[in-house]
Amino acid sequence: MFSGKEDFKQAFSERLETKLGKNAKTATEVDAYRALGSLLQDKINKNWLRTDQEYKKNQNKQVYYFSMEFLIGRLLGSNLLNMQVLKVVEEGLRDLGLSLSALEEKENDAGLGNGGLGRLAACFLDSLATLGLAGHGYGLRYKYGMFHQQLVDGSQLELPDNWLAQEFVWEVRRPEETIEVRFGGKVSPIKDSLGSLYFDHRDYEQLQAVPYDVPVVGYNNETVNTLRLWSAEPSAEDIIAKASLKDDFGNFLDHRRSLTSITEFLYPDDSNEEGKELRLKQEYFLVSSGVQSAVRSFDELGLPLSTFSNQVALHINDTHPALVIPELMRVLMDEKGLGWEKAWDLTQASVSYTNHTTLSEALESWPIELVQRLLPRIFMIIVEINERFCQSLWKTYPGDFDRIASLAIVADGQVKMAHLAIVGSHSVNGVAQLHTEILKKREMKSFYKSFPSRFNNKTNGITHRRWLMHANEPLAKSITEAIGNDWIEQPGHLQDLLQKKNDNAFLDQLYDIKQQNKEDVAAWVKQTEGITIDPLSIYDVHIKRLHGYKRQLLNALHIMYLYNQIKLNRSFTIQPRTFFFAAKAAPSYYFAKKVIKLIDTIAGVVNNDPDVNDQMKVVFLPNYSVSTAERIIPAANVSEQISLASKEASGTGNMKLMLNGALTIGTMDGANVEIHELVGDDNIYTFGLSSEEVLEYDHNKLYSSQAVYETDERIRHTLNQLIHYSPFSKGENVFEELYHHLVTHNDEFFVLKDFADYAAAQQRISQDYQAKRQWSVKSLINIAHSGTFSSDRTIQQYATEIWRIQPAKTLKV
Ligand code: 26V
Repeated sequence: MFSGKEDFKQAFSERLETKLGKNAKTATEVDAYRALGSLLQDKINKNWLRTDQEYKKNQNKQVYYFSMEFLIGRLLGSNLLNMQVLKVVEEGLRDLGLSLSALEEKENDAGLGNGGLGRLAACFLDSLATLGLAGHGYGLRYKYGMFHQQLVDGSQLELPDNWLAQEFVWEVRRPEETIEVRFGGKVSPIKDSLGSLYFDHRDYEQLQAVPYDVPVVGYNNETVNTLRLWSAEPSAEDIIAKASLKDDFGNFLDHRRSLTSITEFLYPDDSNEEGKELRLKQEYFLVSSGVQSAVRSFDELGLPLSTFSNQVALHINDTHPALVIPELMRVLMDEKGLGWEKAWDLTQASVSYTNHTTLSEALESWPIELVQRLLPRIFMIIVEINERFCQSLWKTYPGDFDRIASLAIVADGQVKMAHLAIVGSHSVNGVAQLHTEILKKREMKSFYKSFPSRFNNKTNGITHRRWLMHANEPLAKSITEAIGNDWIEQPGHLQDLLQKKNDNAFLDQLYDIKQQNKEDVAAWVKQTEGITIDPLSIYDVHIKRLHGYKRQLLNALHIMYLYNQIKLNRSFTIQPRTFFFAAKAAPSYYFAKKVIKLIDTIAGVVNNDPDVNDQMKVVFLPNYSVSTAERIIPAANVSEQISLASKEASGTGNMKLMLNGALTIGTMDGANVEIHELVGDDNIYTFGLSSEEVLEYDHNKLYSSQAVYETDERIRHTLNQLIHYSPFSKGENVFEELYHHLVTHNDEFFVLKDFADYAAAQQRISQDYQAKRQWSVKSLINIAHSGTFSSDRTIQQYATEIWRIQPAKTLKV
């Protein structure tokens, strides 16, 4: 690496000169960022090559994590941290008149994901490399990532995220590893002269999957794994053939555009499965390039095909890449000549699947017609998998048509991706204890009965390297001073902080660090949003995708209620609070966009009313992204995790906020349940219906939101402000639909039902926050127990219980 500051400065200045023709004086911050990135990439390359060689030499089993999303965010800071050169670089740049944090700001966020599922994949890659495990990501190189959100008159506007407009310094294009992917055409079974059957595929469209590799640097070790992002390009022969056939340049350009559009953009809707043809093309494009590339690497080992599943694990992140199953069957049978049984055994033994949601509207199914037209050979294989599966069910449940129809992979004119994923894999896991229990007892009950040993839990985790050491350096430093640095390699050691529970000096330090972070955020909010906030107020943080079930509306209505209390009763005061929201709504999600509009309206009213604005402020941070999260989380006092119980599979924001000393106000949902179990009643604010109660209400239909509206005066008054003249409605009917959703259409997410309990929990927080020292103790207890939620722990469990892999011994871990 760099032998010291001077060595770095020299190398950096040289790089500015040779790469960009600049020096420290003439370089812009973007220039400096690019030069630094390229310099680091050189350093990374040595270990990258070595890691690959070691894996091959040792014949380590390779894990390929297939995901349509990798929400990696910025890489400069985390790479410097993991390479252990942060200080040298920071000081060297300072000598040259440059600020590292300013350069970090110049990197575009790689927003190649929607939310939790994509960010989890990014944390997992960090842990795999840090633990020295041979695990790589396979994803798509979307030209446009998650849209850029702007608020115009309080309404969300989506702008394209052209993140590649500026060079992405970390990627390496590898054209020599290109893979051919086929769509459409006709498949006919043909018997050869020896009587064996093969499948002749004609008139297909062929395109090239070109990999762009991004190094994944382990923390303080020699491991560099790969995130391989595939990009769609037209294949030369296909273009020539098509162009000469049609003799029409216009057609040719259209054709070319339609092919490359496959990796043009990320689908921004994570709540509704729409059955769009382009999305299915994206999924198969990822799957086919990934499977073929994994098989190619396996071939290089020169081992018999029968050892494939000892050497290769293919993990599917939700059902989006579930076509891995028929694609691997296709390659093993049609290209490698295996028979069905052998191919099936290898496929099942290699593939494992994680489920991330039980929301029925997000479950993928594809119309038969579409799959058949776009992927004729894959469709034939799916039909055969289904036939064999249904026959085996028939043996166990003879005559039970209903059961067989409900478990079938192909039924009702659709291909059901979750069924395919369960049947074709050896492991199915949920992402938190409660979620896994719900899968076993309800959503996937019949499958669980048939294959009980296939189901298991892997509670999610987050990387404390990005979310504490990088995002909150002062806190990380103070923890190390207090308990030493064991926690860095083994986050479980954060528990040692419990010894400091009565150490007033340490508790003061925790308070001061939080306070400083809050002041930094106040300055940033002032600068970017023009809003003045009180750093002494409670920072109450609700940051996640906007969804009905996540209940931002509950928080918003509660703020309206507090506002009314202060206005109606001049002697009523609250512990000052700043309510932060950040959330993107799917572009077609009408209800979610209305909630954003409501929050913005509330902010306008509250922040500009001198009767209340010394006690509360509301801030909607636009364009929520990984870097926004990194800024706000270290400053949070209260973490809003208020989903309707049973709906949030796990949550991971809850873990990041806990790690940074925020206290959770939450329902008993997802991983909140496990947080509660660890910290105990006194250190979390739980409220609301339990998941059993919700499931029971859903079943017996006994809930009446109208009845709650009629009996609770506070709720009635607040809701009426949405439809009658009020500071919020201003006499217009913009919020009418929200009112009707809650009152007339029976409040799908039980907002009114949980309101009273939520308000009471918020009041407890206001009271408890006043006892400053005691609050710091609660905060410390949360930090101390957050080691359980390290993604290192999660990945260790995947490694031993699902993938059965161990670290490469020859690499320093
Ligand atoms: C679903 C769909 C459906 C159709 C088209 C596009 C699309 C894109 C993404 C998704 C994913 C929804 C599932 C999801 O993000 N689940 C979240 O996973 C987190 C990591 O396990 C977990 O913490 C959250 O609770 C869960 O909501």
